[in-house]
Amino acid sequence: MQVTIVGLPGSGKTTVFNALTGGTAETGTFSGGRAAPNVGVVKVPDVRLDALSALFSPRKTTPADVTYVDVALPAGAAREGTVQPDVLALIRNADALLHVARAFEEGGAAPDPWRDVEEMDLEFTVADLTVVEKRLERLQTQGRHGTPAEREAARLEEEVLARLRPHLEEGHALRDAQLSDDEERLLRGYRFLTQKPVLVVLNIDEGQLPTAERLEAEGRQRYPQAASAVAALAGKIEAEMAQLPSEDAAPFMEDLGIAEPSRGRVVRLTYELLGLLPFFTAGDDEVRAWTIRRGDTAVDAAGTIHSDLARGFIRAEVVTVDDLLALGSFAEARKRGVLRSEGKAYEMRDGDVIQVLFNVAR
Ligand SMILES: Nc1nc2c(ncn2[C@@H]2O[C@H](COP(=O)(O)OP(=O)(O)OP(=O)(O)O)[C@@H](O)[C@H]2O)c(=O)[nH]1
Ligand SMILES: [Mg+2]
Repeated sequence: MQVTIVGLPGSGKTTVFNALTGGTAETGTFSGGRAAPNVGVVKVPDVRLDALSALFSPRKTTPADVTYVDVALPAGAAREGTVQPDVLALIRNADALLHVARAFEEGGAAPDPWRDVEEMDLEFTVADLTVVEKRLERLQTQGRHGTPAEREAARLEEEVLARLRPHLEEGHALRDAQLSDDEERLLRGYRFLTQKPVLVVLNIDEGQLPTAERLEAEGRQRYPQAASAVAALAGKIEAEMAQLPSEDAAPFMEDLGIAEPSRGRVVRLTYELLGLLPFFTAGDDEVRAWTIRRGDTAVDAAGTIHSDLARGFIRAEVVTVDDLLALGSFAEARKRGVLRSEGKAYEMRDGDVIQVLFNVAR
């Protein structure tokens, strides 16, 4: 999963990136669109994975991971279409956006994070509108050519895009366009910026931490878009804490009233936003956390592990991680009747531990 960090210059994108990844990328130097992107992979913290690992003592324990990308985004570049192609690709290819807004005071200037969020969003809306308009122009000529099937596909696409144009012109994000599943599929290839799930991060100063909850509640009212969430976090102090060994960070966090480091919380919020679900595999060789989408079935889970497992799928043996931990082994879980045998269509649940039985492809 890839999350790209966006926001106006100086909002604290690189600082938040450091807080999330434990990185030490240089901050405070206006990156102005020249700096190379920062890329960091964060292992998803999961106490259940740790417990499984303690139980199985496997040779290898592999957590799920999230890739965070911090890009330099000069003001106005998205609107004007001057974002560098490699940076634009990093935004377009993201599964979700993390939109950082400055909520801390800087040089005596009072912050106005929601004005800033609107400004950035407007840039993305204009960027999407440009794509829609260009494509409509093409379709209007191309639609008269090709086979009947091609013409019908072009007509459908034109119909949807023509409906989205006024929506974007009015300054609304595509998240709020109420697309049907079919329309959504039709549009997927465009990787529209305002269609991506977004977590708005209000970057606050440590002194504002006591007001964090209130800021988040207000934020949800200010930003009621579909597929969005709002979180306040103190980027600078958390970036500093992320450099400390965890035993040293704990007392700091307690003093500041930070219940959980932002990296865990942001990962969780992103999981919720994207409708993701963790599941596990466990054995003497490897204990591992995997990620699928909510609603995925046992055969989808098998395919996530390896395509051969999906192709040759016979059935899956499933036990909840809590039952497995309580009973201590698959054998005991089977004896107690909590290890279930499930077919292809079984809908996976959060915390399922799965063993896939499959035919080896001939
Ligand atoms: N007081 C305070 N300062 C912060 C916070 N987060 C970032 N800053 C400061 O704000 C300045 C900009 O932070 P960066 O993280 O470089 O911002 P950016 O969005 O990456 O900036 P560009 O890449 O140049 O667009 C730096 O001087 C940071 O130290 C914060 O939570 N509190
Ligand atoms: Mg930066």
